[in-house]
Amino acid sequence: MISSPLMTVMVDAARKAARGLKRDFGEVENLQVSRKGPGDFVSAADRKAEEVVRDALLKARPGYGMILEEGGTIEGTDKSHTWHVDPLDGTTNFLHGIPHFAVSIGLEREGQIVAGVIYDPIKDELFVAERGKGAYLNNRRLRVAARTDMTDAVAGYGTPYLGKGSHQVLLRELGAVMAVAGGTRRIGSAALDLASVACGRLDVYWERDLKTWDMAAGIIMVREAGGFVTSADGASEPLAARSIACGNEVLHRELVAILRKANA
Ligand code: 2AM
Ligand code: CA
Repeated sequence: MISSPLMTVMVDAARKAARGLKRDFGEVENLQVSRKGPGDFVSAADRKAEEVVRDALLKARPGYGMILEEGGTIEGTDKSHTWHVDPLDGTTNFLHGIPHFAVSIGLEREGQIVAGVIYDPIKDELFVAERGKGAYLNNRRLRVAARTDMTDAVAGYGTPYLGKGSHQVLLRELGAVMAVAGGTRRIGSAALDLASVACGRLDVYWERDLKTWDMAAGIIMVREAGGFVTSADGASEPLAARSIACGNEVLHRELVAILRKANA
């Protein structure tokens, strides 16, 4: 584990928000049978979780800025630090009673992500990473998978939602990856997909049209686990480009080449 005052702040905030989410998730199943569905209930759960994270972080680090999925941006007095907060990553899973979602908190310092926490309350899996200190799942040090043959690899990806992103681009890319990868998975939480690459469950992962709060914590998780992370075209930093591709050095390079060729 990483014991630093910063990690304590981040882990406490994530765990506290996750407690409420887990409780609310128990209700969601009951609401599936109503015609209206659990939409409003889930929006409220999401907002509540965000308030918990926001209040905890503001209390511990009053000057830091914050970019929140639900609540917009808080300008801090300390211009060099910004939190990227996703109180409920995997909202569609949560809404449909699929037990795969997480709280994700990343800290940016002078333009670089320096710490990340991703907590999956259903599996009670806590992923943490801090720059130069490694990445951990609960108490275990993480390393990306060592496979170098794409035919053995499981590739995670994200699909654009109805009315969002380019479905054509994804279909081209997925076709190209499916032609060479051992298997593919669309699991529905960008934060947990990145955590899965960090711990070697997924060999590679790519997705487009993401926001900074979807990726911030996951980026440092993968890097501290020895992985490579870039934009989907391999040319820039994912946070600015809003797309991501990652894996170990060999498979990351191969993935980026496959995606480029698919779009050529
Ligand atoms: P969210 O659950 O916090 O919305 C899944 O591919 C990833 O895409 C999730 O991390 C999800 O984050 C994000 N995402 C981005 N836009 C979305 C949308 N319109 N609907 C659902 N998920 C979206
Ligand atoms: Ca998200």
